[in-house]
Amino acid sequence: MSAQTLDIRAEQAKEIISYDPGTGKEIGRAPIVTDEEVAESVKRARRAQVSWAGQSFHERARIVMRARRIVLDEMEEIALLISRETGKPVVEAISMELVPTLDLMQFFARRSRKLLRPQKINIGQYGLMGRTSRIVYKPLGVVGIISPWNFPWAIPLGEVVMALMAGNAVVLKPSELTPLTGLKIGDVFRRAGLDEGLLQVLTGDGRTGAALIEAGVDKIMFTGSVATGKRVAESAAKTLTPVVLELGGKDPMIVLEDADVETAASAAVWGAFSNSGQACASVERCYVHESVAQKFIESVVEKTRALKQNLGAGNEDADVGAMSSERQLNIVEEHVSDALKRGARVLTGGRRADSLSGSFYEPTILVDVDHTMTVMREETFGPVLPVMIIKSEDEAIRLANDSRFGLTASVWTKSVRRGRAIAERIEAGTVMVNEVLYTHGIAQTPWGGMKQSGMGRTHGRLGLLELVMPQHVHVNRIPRLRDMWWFSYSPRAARLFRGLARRFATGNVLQTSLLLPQMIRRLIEHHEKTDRKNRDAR
Ligand code: TXE
Repeated sequence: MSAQTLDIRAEQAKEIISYDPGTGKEIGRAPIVTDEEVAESVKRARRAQVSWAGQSFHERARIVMRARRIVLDEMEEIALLISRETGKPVVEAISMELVPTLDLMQFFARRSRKLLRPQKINIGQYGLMGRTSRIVYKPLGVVGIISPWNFPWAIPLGEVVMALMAGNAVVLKPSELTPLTGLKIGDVFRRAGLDEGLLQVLTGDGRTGAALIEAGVDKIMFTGSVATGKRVAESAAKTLTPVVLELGGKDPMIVLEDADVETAASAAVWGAFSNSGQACASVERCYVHESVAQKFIESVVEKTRALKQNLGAGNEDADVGAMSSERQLNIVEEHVSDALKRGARVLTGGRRADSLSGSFYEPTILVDVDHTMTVMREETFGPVLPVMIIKSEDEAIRLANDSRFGLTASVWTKSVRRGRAIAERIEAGTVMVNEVLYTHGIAQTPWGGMKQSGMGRTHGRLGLLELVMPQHVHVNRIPRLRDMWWFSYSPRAARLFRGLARRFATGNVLQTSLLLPQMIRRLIEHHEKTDRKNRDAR
């Protein structure tokens, strides 16, 4: 069986065979975990989590930093494994998967305690009444992570580290296309001394992912397609399990007349073709102002033609590797063929790379495109850059927002002020000015989409907060004082309540203080009445 005909799970299959999409050769095998094993793993995780939640941030960080040391020592081996399972160049596995995760590991190991420090809330006048409010962040319990094949190391590992630092146990279901990279993550943490129940990697396909949701975890972190994301949300809704969904994108790049055209062209080529275009934040469509369009397009074509495409392993100068699967390559072919039928032109690429035997598609530049074409509307997730010429900033923003997706976007202009103003008009979770694609690599910044690109966030403080349960603890420091709104009611109480309705404003002491005499009378009445009642009862 080749990677092309790979039907991951025949009815009776007990194993996933992992293939190198660059060569079609088998790399290794991983078990398909049964539904019963999934349920058992979640129970095991739940048991292990209890003592993990009691460990200090310092103790959790020690394990994460030990794991980091192992990753660093075995970086070349890990990069090669990622490269062979995905088809991407080893160099890119290092730059896009290892560099950011090594940084993320140290960042969350050092900072989680501070990021999750209990927070005091200013409750205005209630504070003057002797009350305090704090938020404490408690671990969720067991977090289920279902991850994709495009960044089989960076996407799950970042979430694993954050979930563990927040005091959770993790059950990870990696993509069926990249099970060995997923298992490697588990192996690294096991050797770092993490209790085996705290991070379990369960290999399998979509059914294994579905079983994980049904096994009753406390949150699902899912990254993948919109269609599967909807299925995940539907299934999680049955048990009201919260979900974070990181779904697809159709990320626009806007190049304005005052952009640095050469730099923008280099960014477009890297943004569209790194990882063979298989990043949710890849530049999937480009809108360039007519005044710089010719220069930009010529430059983009020249830079694209200069890219070297080759097997990811053993070729340090290969820029673009293979696509992850033949299925993904077929999607790219469909999008390009639909565009050509509707009048688009190929300036370079537009076909499989015939000189290479695996799943390689040539980096492709399309022009004369419009929004009737699939390539401008659906996620292509391949090395294709359609470029459309626009006449104005407003037109570019309108077209950028004419999409059901909203993950990232980029704006290219020398005016930072203009860039920021445009960014705020674009419907996307992240908008970059004079940058593309890379902010998933910044541990401190939130990652997530608007519209059909998903919900919730990973990374940064917002991402960490997804992995904890905020608990509000409210304290009355003067327990002897009865509240004026308690029983029993009276005409005086009614007058005070009407006054409060008109004047009570937390944060505005002066306005509320006008009611002070009434409040004091009410409190006296309150205490006298209740004390009398208590005496009578005795
Ligand atoms: O992803 P799936 P696929 C997009 C991209 C690509 C398309 C399809 O456009 O062409 O999705 O890719 C698990 N319950 N992205 O089909 O199916 C599955 O086993 C629970 C964008 O490979 O979404 C895998 O671990 N889990 C994206 C994970 O979901 C289920 C990255 C993702 O698989 C499941 C990948 C179910 N019912 C693809 N069915 C991005 N945003 O980066 C499958 N899975």
